[in-house]
Amino acid sequence: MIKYCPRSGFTLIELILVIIILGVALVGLMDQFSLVITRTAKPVSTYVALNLAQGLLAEVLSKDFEDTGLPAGSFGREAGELLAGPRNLFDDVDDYDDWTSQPPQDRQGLVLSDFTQYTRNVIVANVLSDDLDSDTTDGSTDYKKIQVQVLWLSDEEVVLSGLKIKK
Ligand SMILES: [Ca+2]
Ligand SMILES: [Ca+2]
Repeated sequence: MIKYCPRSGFTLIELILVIIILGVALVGLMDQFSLVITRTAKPVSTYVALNLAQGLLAEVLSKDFEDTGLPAGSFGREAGELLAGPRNLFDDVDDYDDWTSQPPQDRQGLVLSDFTQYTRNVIVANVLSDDLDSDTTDGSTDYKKIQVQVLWLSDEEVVLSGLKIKK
């Protein structure tokens, strides 16, 4: 004996409604998903920029306060040290003043090909011992402030500062 079941499945209208509801829900989920991706990518690029800045700041701070072969108060690059680099010729802190590289380069001048979207800049300035925020005349004090700036995208920036004191 065959039993009659008046309703065994979905009607076409029910299926269309389910598809519409799932479509709306999927659009909402995709919006949230893309937001999560955007928020996740930004800290990674900030972390990379911070590492690029830390590496260059550590390099600058490892150099002498000033050129040991010149009179005290000398400032800037000496003969043979070019703004275009390479940095492996730099031997004192103020050699790095106004250094910029886009894309970033290593000390030998080789491009760091994984970081081509970043720009690194260095500014070195003499400051007073009681006012580290104000620049003063080049070579006039025993304190040099080093600022390393890393830029990427159109408006992202990391700036790290260090202080080199004459021994
Ligand atoms: Ca110098
Ligand atoms: Ca030098």
